[in-house]
Amino acid sequence: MALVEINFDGLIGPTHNYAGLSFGNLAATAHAGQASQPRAAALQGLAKMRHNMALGLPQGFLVPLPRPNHAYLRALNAQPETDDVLTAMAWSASSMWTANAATVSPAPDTADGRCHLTPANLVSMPHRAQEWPDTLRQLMVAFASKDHFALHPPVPPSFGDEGAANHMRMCAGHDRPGLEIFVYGRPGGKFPARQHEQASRAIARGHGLDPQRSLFVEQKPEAIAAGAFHNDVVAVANENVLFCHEFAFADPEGTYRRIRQALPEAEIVIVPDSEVSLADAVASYLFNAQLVTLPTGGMALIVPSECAEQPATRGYIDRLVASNGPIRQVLPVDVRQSMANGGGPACLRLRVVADPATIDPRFLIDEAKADAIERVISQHWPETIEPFDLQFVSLEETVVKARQALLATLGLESLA
Ligand code: SUG
Repeated sequence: MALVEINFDGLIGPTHNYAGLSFGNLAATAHAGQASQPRAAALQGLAKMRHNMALGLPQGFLVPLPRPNHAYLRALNAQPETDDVLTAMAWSASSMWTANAATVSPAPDTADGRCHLTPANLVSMPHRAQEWPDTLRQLMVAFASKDHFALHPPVPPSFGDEGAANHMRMCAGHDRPGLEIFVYGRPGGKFPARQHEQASRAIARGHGLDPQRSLFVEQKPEAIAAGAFHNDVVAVANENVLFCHEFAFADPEGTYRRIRQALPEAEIVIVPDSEVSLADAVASYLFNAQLVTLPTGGMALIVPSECAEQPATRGYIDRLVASNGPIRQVLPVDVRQSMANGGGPACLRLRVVADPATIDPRFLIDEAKADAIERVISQHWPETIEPFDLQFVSLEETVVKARQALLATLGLESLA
């Protein structure tokens, strides 16, 4: 079968909670201390997958990582009763945002003709830095075929790497050689710049990318300061189309010029700040969208439903659809529980261009499997978690059992 784009969504784990752990992520900070709804969150994530499957798009998933992470608490000599922030870190369900799981370079882009993946070290945020060993373990199962995939260790600290959230690929078609665009931040601003330029360059070298088809672009410091803690909060690309905010890149004209040089068929849709300000873009997450090519032809932008509630964004979307541009449809999905932690539709998915037959089928989903997962979530996921619940043994028993039930349903007990 031909190479296709498969979106691997993070199944939202039973410990989903609002602890305000991510400085610079305005939604996460704003919701710190609120009660979360893990069951509703996971069902919303699953409904998004079903929505995209109904469009005819291939869909995969990654399972939540083991939480609470006692080894992490032990390493920090922390006690749940007294060290509440560290405990919240050990409970974090942040692996749901699989756009931060890895950077993926599809086979047509790499020197050895295999699809290369490097798990993100996520060193900028302590609660996320614990993810990569378990993420890598899972990727090694899902992408075990050495004929088709190459898995790398993460970039060493302190070069922060946030994975696909700061990486875009443009191409004439998914199965054609692509231009890989790495977006990094310059430190020293109001909020952390999580992606280090040297991390991006190390990955490009490791993946065997052609320097002629690799771009390293600085994110505009004002975007990070406005709450765009990842590039995917202000830009998204699919095939020959880049959809971005006017203030996404430090040198926008130079960036567009280099893209057009490398890919003459590139179409760049730039949203002016006068129409959607950076603040509005961060609030609505217009760019944290899935820009997809539909099997019926044409592209659709799958946006969070918050976009319809934010007047400037809604007005822009109406004009976008009415224009004769490459984006023909804008489709809202409800992922509010994730959005409250700063994770929109694009954060929840990792794109892998591959032949589905080369991937472990346990990580691919169809309607019947979605039904089975839904039953496990409905039966086992906690309805609500209050921040002070995280110290309770009874809740821990519930979430550990919930994950075990999921793994058993999927035949993935080896990831326990
Ligand atoms: O790293 N939120 C995540 C959101 C990640 C979004 N991903 C992309 N843009 N691709 C983060 O900031 C909040 C956790 C908390 O506060 O409990 C959190 O980790």
